[in-house]
Amino acid sequence: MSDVGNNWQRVISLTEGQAMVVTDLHGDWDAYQRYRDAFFQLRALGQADILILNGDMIHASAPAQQDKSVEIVLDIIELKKELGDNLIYVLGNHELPHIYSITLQKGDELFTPRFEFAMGEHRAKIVSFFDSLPFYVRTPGGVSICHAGASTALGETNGIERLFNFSHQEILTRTRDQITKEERPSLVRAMRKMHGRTYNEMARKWFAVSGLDDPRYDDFLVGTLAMSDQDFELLWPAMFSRNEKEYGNNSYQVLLNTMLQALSQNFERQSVLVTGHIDCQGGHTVVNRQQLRVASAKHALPREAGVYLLFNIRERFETAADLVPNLRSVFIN
Ligand SMILES: [Mn+2]
Repeated sequence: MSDVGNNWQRVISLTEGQAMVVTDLHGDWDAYQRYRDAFFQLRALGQADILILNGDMIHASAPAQQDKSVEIVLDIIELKKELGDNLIYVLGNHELPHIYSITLQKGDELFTPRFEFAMGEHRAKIVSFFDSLPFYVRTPGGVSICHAGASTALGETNGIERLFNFSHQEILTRTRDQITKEERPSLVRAMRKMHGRTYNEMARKWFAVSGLDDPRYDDFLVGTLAMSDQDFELLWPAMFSRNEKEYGNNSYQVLLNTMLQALSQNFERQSVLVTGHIDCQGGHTVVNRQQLRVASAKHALPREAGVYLLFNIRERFETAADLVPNLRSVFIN
């Protein structure tokens, strides 16, 4: 397994092997353990080599004691030492806010503070791991994998190069450098106005910042401003795309074609995109001819309908429907 063709930082080009794709576990330790154990069983049988965790491994809506997000990530980091390139964790929209020190909210639910506190002494290790994650995986049989799906990002100027070579740290550094001492107080006041709480309170309660002396004190401010960076504006739709539900079936088809074409550059033609991110009645949805949406736990309705995808990456797949026979369950035998 190695990168061929383009040297894109955020695109992994696989060459051979059997891949197992699991997505959106959202802090569900029982599901995580089932998939991890299934992978090692398949591996022992020579039926799986590469484990692809397709993002959103963290943030449970369940009570805190049932949310094993940090435990899962730490376990993945350990597994990565053993499996190396054969373990691929693709960045999801739920990991993203922890790279930038921003919040993520759905309705009244604020997802990020619990994880910010739970990271504790492991913070640096976890955040730098998230920072390193790829966005896309492509295979010689024409199956690409990413968390959310196709987005408008690639239509932007140099969108492909900018997204596929994305650097979070460049954005954060240039944003931090832009904040002058003179400007800082008014920015802090603007944040207070925006959220209706003092900056100090938000930094403490949402990001586990100890106080004014904490070197991370300004991180929420920097992250918030970073969201207006022109590169960040490319990242957001890529990570949060609601696909056909957002763009409509026809427009989404165009975005999907563009995505698959971009991923085909200097590589075998990419025909099918496998994603997670969105609820699926049962464990999967054939979105259209070229996209298969998989739900392994959280987004499967019900959870036990969750599935993983197991396929030989050299086998040619032309349509999403062709992949459906390769879906399997760890909940039902
Ligand atoms: Mn998700």
